[in-house]
Amino acid sequence: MNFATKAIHAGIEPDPTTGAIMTPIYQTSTYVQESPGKHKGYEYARTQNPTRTVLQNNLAALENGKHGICYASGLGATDAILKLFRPGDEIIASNDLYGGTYRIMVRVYQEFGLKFSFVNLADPAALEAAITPATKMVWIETPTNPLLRLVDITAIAALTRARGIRLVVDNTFASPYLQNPLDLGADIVVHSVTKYLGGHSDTVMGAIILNDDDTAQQLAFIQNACGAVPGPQDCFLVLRGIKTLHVRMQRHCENAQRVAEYLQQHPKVSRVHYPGLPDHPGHELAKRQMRGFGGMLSFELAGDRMDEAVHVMESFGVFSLGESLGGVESLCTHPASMTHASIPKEEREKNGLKDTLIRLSVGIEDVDDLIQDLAQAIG
Ligand code: P1T
Repeated sequence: MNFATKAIHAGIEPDPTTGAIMTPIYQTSTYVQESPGKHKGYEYARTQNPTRTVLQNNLAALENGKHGICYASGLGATDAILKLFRPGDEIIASNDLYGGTYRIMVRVYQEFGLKFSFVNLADPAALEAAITPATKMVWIETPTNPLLRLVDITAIAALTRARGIRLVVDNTFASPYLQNPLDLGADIVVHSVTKYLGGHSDTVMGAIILNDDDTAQQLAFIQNACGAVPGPQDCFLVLRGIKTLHVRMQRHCENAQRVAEYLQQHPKVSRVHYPGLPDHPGHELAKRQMRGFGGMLSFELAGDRMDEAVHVMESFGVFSLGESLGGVESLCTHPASMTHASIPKEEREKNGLKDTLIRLSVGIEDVDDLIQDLAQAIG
């Protein structure tokens, strides 16, 4: 089955009772049993819910994986993966990544004895140098949040596979429409489903997709034992959102390319980070690894003045200033004070994230209106 057909049909059957084409919202906390232990496969809704099962199977199909497991948020999914490790285990992560991922690693799991190092994974040689005998996992974002750097999943997978290290790819920015990390050698894919998969800025959710049966069993155990499960209404909204994922992503990509090209020629813009631009350092890799360049970009204004960056962010009419991304509506974010504020300033600046960086999640509105909005806001 090809992607668009999978998005609409994979794992989804008409309701056996009524024939309803849309998966019902099983809004229940428990299921009636005939006698103790004799039931139809469902006991308690933290453990299983039919709406959630359908979504999990659909997500697994989109990532060409065997198992899909959903959590109450993207960070809930990250939390479940980190619980696979024990004190003394070392984890290497991209030095450019979502601030909340950095925060759960450093402020929560480091306190429990896990060890983290943050490395520029755009350079596989830097990863090789950072690996020690205690390294148990490598955590990649690609493209990274918010600098849109590209990391070579195949090259990193060759290094991790040979050493028995797990490779996790946060595929939130690309979405499964543009990139399938399991096909490139990753062991685990994680998503903030909140973003492109949901697509309509109305749900917070996370998911893990993987092939390995034992790890899937451990993660499903954590899902039930720790309890960070999404509710059935949210699962329904995401199932509905996914039905148009391919169509939305095509427009996100087209619009972001036009916006990036507009910004690049703007005299007041000094730098545009978008993998679809031929001079982006990851452009060739993106062409190999992805099926499009995505809807996310970030940029810096000439002169690097904070007051000017703030003025631009305050002046938008169509773009809304807010955290998050991947919805149909265009959003603008100030990473230094919003999504990445939990990373210390020195750490941010060492990795190239300036206080003046502006991040855009380019929506699927009419692109001429978006460009006009940028023109009036930048001046
Ligand atoms: O917000 P949540 O669903 O818990 O997902 C966390 C998360 C994980 N991975 C990536 C790459 C992310 O971007 C996020 C959340 N990011 C934002 C809210 C943001 O505006 O960048």
